[in-house]
Amino acid sequence: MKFTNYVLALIALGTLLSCKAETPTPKGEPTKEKVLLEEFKGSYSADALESTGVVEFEIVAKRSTVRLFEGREMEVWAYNEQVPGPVLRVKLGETIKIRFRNELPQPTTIHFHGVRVPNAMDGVPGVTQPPIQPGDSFVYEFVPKDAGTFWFHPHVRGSEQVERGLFGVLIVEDVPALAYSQDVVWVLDDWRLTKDGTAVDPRFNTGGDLMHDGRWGQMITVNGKLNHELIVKPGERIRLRLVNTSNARVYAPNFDGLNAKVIAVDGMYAEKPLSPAGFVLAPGNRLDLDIQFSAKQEGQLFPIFDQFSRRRTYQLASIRVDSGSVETPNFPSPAHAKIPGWKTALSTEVHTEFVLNAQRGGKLGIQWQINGKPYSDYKPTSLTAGNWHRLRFTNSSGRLHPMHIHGQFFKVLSRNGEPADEPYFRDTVLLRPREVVDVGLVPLDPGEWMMHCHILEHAEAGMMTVLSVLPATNDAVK
Ligand SMILES: [Cu+2]
Repeated sequence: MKFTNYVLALIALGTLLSCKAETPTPKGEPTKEKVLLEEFKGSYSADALESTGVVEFEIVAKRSTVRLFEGREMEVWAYNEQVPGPVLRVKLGETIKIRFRNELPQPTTIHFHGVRVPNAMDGVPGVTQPPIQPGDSFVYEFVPKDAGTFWFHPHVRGSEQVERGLFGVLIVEDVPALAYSQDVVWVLDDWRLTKDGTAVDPRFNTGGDLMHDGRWGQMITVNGKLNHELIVKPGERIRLRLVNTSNARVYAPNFDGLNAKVIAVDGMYAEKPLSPAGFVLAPGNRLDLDIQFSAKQEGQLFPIFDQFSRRRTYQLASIRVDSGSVETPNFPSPAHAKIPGWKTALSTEVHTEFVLNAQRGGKLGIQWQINGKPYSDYKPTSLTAGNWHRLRFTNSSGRLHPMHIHGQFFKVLSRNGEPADEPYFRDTVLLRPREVVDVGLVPLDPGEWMMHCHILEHAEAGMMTVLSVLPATNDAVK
């Protein structure tokens, strides 16, 4: 190598290394990252409240026969012989204790999606715990730090175990409770069945699913039913919690004609009530809506359509406004969270870029990779608890990738370089084909946290890595 090239190479290396450092500022002024960190303070606390009591649950995972769709008997794998699994409710500040027993023919774990748990309770085999073998038990115990809508599912062979029916909802209720007339959960899922329609098609991780956007089923259910109907009365003000537990399907539910506002995204309250128009639910995402019904709507039926696919519109469920009226609960919207504006965030350096792409190879024939590495070959990315980080997802593929980070929330800063207007945090963000999404993240809990595509076939084919969150330094937020 010529001397000049050598110097250039050194400079290039220096630039690469300095990307990890904070943006320099004139002497005495705080760095841009410190300013952003100041804005973050007070968004949500690093610690859980002191426990006010323990709520215990027992969950058994096993092969079961349940009634689904229009009442048809189906062979599934289920938590407590229910699909969807149980809705666990605790109040903010309570300890949740789950005695779990695995009666499946495979090892499994439970991961609590979106919940800021202690790392050892995160349910990731080989990272936070050994897989729970058939016949074995494990106790999950933690105090949730946030009130909101969360869900849980296996993190072992997810593309098979979740598809077979293993998922449930965890609701952390506000204290004091909000005065909604109904608090309703809609679990959105889709199913690919055997020809006779009595079982889940056991051909998992097919080449087509892996190469495209994962496994999209032909039957769409809300709470396990086709054409699910919610009945309300004029004057009601309900909270509707939507959870997408599908392996791969993305939904764009249409609430036109209803007085509906999004109040929370991925479990966390937004800065203000938002119009539901334009929101999508990728696998893993949740949306909480505040819907009011007026006397004028008495007797009306509101079908809720999914309009994500341009090729076909599906009816997800419907809301029927019955007769007889009730008094409308009057209380301020809970959507008034402190969300950092982070308007200057796009002038900081990118801490780490994650390039998403696929390659032939691996045990399934196709490998989905993050920065050229499948999960079997991952190198953890180090972040520091309490510090501000700008991360970039670059989708170099033509497929969808809902990227999920365990144990933390982040805020979308930009899409394809354009500043994004998202006054809320997320734990999962959908990347469209060739899209580049930048997010701001202040991790608060040290540990080994998974980051992966929530299209479970992509994750199974390698699209997972680990964010290694190191303990806070002196000047970090607490
Ligand atoms: Cu993906």
